[in-house]
Amino acid sequence: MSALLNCHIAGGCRRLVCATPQTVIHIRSASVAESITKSDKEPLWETGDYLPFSRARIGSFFQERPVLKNPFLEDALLRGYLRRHLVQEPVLSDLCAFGERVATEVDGWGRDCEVTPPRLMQFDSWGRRVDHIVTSPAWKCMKDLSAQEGLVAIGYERRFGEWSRVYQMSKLYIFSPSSGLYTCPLAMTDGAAKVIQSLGVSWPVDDAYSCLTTREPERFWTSGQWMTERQGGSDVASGTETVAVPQTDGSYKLHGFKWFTSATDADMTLTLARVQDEAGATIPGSRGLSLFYAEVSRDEDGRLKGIEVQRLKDKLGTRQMPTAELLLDGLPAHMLSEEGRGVASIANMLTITRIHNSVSAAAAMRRVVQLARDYATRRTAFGKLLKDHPLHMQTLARMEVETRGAFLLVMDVCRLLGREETGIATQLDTHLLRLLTPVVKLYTGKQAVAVVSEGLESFGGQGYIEDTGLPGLLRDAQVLSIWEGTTNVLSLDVLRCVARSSGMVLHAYFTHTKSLIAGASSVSSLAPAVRAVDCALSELEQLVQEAATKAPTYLELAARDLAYSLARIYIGALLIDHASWKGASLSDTYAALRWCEQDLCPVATKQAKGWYNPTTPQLDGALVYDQPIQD
Ligand code: UCC
Repeated sequence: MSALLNCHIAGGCRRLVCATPQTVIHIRSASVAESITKSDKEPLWETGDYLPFSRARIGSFFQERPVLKNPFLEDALLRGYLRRHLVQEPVLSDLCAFGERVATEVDGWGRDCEVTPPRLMQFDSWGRRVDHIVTSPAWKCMKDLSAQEGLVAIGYERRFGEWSRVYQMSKLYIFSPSSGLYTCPLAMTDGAAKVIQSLGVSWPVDDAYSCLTTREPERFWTSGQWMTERQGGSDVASGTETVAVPQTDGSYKLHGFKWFTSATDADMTLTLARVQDEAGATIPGSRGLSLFYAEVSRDEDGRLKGIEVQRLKDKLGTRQMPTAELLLDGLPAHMLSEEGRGVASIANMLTITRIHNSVSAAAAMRRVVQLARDYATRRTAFGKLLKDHPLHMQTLARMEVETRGAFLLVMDVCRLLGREETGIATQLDTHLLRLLTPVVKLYTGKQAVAVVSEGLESFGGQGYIEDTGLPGLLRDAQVLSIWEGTTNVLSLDVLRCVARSSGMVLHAYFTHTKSLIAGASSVSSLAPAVRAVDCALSELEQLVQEAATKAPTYLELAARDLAYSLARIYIGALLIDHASWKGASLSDTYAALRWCEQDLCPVATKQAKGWYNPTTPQLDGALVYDQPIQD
């Protein structure tokens, strides 16, 4: 019989005690304390000793969290790559110490940045317009840390010659997933320093350059890159409405509306505008755009000079970082480029920010793999640890291969950048850098979303829980394929640089990729991979020759698959090259083989299937706008 015998309230706990002890039901009030003491008078079943889910007890099992260990020490490929190319004790010990700091200190700040997002205080308590972007203490710590650790400076000090960029980017790679997105202002800061350096470090930007590249936290500046206006972020040439009004002293005042300005708490910015003539007319299109330098400063009343912050953006991710809409209303500025050479001049900044973007993408992949493999040693399901489930390991291994490919491509582009900046780049290096910059950005940006998403799944439901910090990785990865040129815009940039170089960038690509695999031709374990890359290269070469005779629509339709093919083949060659090095591991070989088993030249595969035929756009359009058949 299970009749209700007793119903009373005791110690804040309302108990419904039923006749059968095993069926005792405890309904807890919210105020129940954990510490219910055992009483000799109470029967065992009342003490809850064999009822693990009673009286505020929630059972004895708690899943161990994944532990972030030193990301430098944990990364076999990064260490192998540096052992091969940059065996410098100061670099290795700096990266090791920084990795420790990231794991034990900085990662917590990154989390603080996420949970304390910036806010805009437009007015003070007495109604004055102040436009203060209030950021978290952790965000400010990131700024000081960035200066102290030389996260921009290393690239300009060049203490390690052509490898200085590899060193700098290795450090950013370790930092990025823990940085609370501080890598974004650093990318733009680096890009601004690069633009200034390429145009000449002289007045009015000499002080700015020194502040962007210093290691002294109290002098360190970050820069913005205000390119995006309301008419769109991709078509900068026709979308830019901001005008520059000449002043009698040779400076300008800018008037316009910048729709998406990242890390808006910057100290200065580079931006585009059209110079107005005396009649107020401007030149439309790309030829009318010039590059301007402006400092973000306040007048004696505390108001921003020539800027109103309209609002902060409500974004899917990158919430740690202030992104704002700005009204430029007479912002004092100086022209940096020749008049009408704005896009070409800011292209140096785009190169740098696109490389930073790629570093962040590879780093996001690496971080999720690092956490997932740690978790797999702690989490038991179906009677064994996740690491002992072959299917789980296969999934992580696939993520690892993607991550390795991304890493090697990113580092190779950094290597080329370093060579260019130290004046030792050959023409082949310069062509390769131009071609591979959009390729690395578009490929790694997309792959980061896929790998991080897969990574979240490897934590089961916990990967979807906010306060694990894992969902933020996915949110922040999603932007990587959008800003600094979407996948399609960058695919078209690949075509642009092929056309502007009369095909020389492709010539450099084929020459260098062949030389990479030639070095491994005697390594028998890599033979299937070498054959696959060789074959894909031939397919690609043939396709490129044929494409030269086709209509522009053909090339446009093939652009994305072409960019993917360039990435996959080149990565295959890099993995092979790395695996054929004398210090390489068996895993390096395995990764190269696995990578090269995929379709390395999707543009040839799709071309054979008629994807770029003249009828395709019409069919694509009809499919996209397919209408229900009327009954
Ligand atoms: O601001 C943004 C967010 C900031 C956050 C930064 C975070 C970074 C990563 C953080 C990591 C965590 S997002 C906004 C970014 N906006 C873009 O990326 C713009 C995307 N659109 C394009 O890239 C377009 O292709 C445009 C704007 C470049 C197209 O402009 P035009 O004027 O139509 O292009 P043209 O006429 O083809 O090129 C004009 C000149 C040419 O030089 P000349 O005249 O000497 O032949 C081109 O060769 O610019 C040159 N040029 C380039 N040079 C164009 N693109 C490039 C390039 N990529 N590299 C070198």
